[in-house]
Amino acid sequence: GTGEDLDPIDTLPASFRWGVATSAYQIEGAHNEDGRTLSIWDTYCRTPGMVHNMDNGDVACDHYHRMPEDVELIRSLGVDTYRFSVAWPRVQPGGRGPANPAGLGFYDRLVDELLGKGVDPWVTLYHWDLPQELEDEGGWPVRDTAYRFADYAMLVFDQLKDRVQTWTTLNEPWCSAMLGYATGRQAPGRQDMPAAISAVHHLLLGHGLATQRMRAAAARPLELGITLNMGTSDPASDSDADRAAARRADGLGVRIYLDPLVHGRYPADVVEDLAARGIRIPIRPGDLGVISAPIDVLGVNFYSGHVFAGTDENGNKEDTEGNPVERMVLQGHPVTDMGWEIVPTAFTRLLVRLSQDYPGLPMVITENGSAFVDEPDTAGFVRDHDRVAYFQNHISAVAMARSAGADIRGYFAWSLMDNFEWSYGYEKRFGIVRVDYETQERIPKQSALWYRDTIRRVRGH
Ligand code: GBH
Repeated sequence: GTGEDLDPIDTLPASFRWGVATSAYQIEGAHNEDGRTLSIWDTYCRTPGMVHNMDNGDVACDHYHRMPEDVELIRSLGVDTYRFSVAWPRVQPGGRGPANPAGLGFYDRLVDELLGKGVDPWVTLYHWDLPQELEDEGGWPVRDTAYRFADYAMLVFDQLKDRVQTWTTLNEPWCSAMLGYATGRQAPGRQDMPAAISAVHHLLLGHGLATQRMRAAAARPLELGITLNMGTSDPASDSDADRAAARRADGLGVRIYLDPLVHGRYPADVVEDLAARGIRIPIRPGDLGVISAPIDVLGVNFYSGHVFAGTDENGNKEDTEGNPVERMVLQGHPVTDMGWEIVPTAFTRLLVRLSQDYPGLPMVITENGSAFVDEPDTAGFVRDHDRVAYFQNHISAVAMARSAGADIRGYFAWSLMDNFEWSYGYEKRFGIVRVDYETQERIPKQSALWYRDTIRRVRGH
């Protein structure tokens, strides 16, 4: 050889699936049109102190009115797949009852537009926008919400199943449960750990119920799955306290979802840890059989790797409530504009580990990306070299995991365009396309061009 090493990205097969991803509340706007009702995010955004700058998704990227142009933009990137989410409060205002034809009609047109341009639609049924009425009745900590979700899922499924093959039930239930009901950092902003654990179970139950019903109603083979946000959880040292903290973080971050989904049981150590805090998972007979309904694909969202210590800065192993300390310790890696450490090697390790602990489950990277401060130059072009480097390193990490035996079928960049970054509002930009929120102009960044060229190169193998 010449001594020139092959770029790991070039080991990906020509059949590898490439995409871009978004979610409804983050891009659509049109918050009060065509019968849409409020979601927990509309409420959260209107609660002072919750979202940066008190931003909200009322207008967002105005995608609801610009959908055909946005689909043309997606096509121009040369991706195979567009992953988007459906807004429950558009399709089923209030979270109960019949479908709202106007709301459903938007997704019907979106799917047709995509197919007409040769782009595969990948539907996520729930990306955090629970109808406010269902939260008023208790939200995800309440068992009935799982049944409401399955009913809603079928309204969407029956409308789109003739054209959509790939379905994700939930995006990142960890965020819905933990950030929504334990830390309160996301909607609905509750701080109640037992409620969060009930939410975990009812999210999983809703996933299982919807999966079973979609499978039964399918007229052709489907790709059904769920998307989890996962990272690595390493101990800060070899001490028992640090190792226990890392194990607990992994338990509540990865295993409390994948063990019931794949193996049909909750991890014993997690159940024990929770019991020690007086918390019980509200399992009823038959639930685990529903939750472990077979899936075809696991969506993996990766942003960073984490290290945990089991002591606080003063060496205490328990917090004021007597709960064991679990403290994230930064490792001095470079960080993104979110302050999240850039650790592509953790991505490879996570994927290889998942392929070993949960074998036989094909994976697709349904989100990966980074926020950086974007400064357009005088010509308006965004040379986002940090984001290009992030993609380069993380797609390489995926390729290396594949070479090490992990069954990874595709990669989707988060995100198609800058959008409403939840509690960070519009300040943080994850897009490969810049959005000017004054004019709603879309300007592909350097990362978009790099992504397009990379896809083209790999496809040409
Ligand atoms: C995804 O969630 C969402 O699906 C998407 O809507 C969102 O726009 C995107 O990511 C970017 O945020 O403890 O401070 O090191 C990401 C879930 C959970 C990832 C918390 C980072 C650890 C941050 N995030 N996680 S930190």
